[in-house]
Amino acid sequence: MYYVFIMGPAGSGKSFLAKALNDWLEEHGMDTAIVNLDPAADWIPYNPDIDIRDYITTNEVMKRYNLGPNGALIASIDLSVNYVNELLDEINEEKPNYVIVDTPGQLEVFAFRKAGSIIIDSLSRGSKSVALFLIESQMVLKPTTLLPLFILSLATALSHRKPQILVITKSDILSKEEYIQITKMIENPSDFIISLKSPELNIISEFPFEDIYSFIERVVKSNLENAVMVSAVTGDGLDNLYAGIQRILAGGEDFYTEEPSEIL
Ligand SMILES: Nc1nc2c(ncn2[C@@H]2O[C@H](COP(=O)(O)OP(=O)(O)OP(=O)(O)O)[C@@H](O)[C@H]2O)c(=O)[nH]1
Ligand SMILES: [Mg+2]
Repeated sequence: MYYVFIMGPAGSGKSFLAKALNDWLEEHGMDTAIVNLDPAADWIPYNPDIDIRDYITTNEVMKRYNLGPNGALIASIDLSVNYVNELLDEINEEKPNYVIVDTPGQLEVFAFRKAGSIIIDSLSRGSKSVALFLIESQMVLKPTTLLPLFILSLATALSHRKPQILVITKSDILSKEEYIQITKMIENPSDFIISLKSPELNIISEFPFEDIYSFIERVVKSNLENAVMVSAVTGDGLDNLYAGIQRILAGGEDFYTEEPSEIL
């Protein structure tokens, strides 16, 4: 089994991408299971095969412990750890080729807390896995928004310590010019890095560190080196995303390769 963890800021398109990727994989002959790990989700755009809400919901925790919405969210994610074995049993019963894991909306509550790491580690122990870090395409157009998101992406990778692919979502809402602009940025990060030095942007000089430029250069390059742009609505880029996932998980072999399903 291969695990694909879908992570990213609130509203970045995690749940829609989980569905789109799941459907794409199934259409290409693979067995899949989608796991919903968000105990706070009211509605999700797919029927999860495995669902943390069968065991715990943020609403119940709010009522049971008399907590506000944020406290209940944190508590319900922390308490989700108690049900990892049940989730694993369900996954092992299905034994799909790919397990697509849709993570909670609030990235910081999941990715940077101990519970998040425990859940990710426990689920994927013994299986190859990859994380997708999602950034909305509109956020990519503005360097002052993009740089902090790149740093957040690195922080997330440091926290879960899995190979990570940067996924730029909602490509369908871009104009043709914007689409080309982002494509060029992915193909040639150096031009983007140089543009950060332009006097109009004045980003580099606003940072109070002398060597910030080389730091930013490395942050941008590491994010863009395997970035892909996708749309969950039109399906644009899902083939590239699959190729990126496959390069990490199976060393780039063809997708008809039969992956071992049993836990190693
Ligand atoms: N145009 C367009 N809209 C999208 C796409 N993917 C998601 N959306 C919209 O973006 C919104 C958020 O999408 P979700 O997939 O729920 O995002 P999420 O990251 O799971 O959200 P949370 O779990 O609440 O953090 C929804 O209104 C979707 O309709 C896409 O590829 N194109
Ligand atoms: Mg979601």
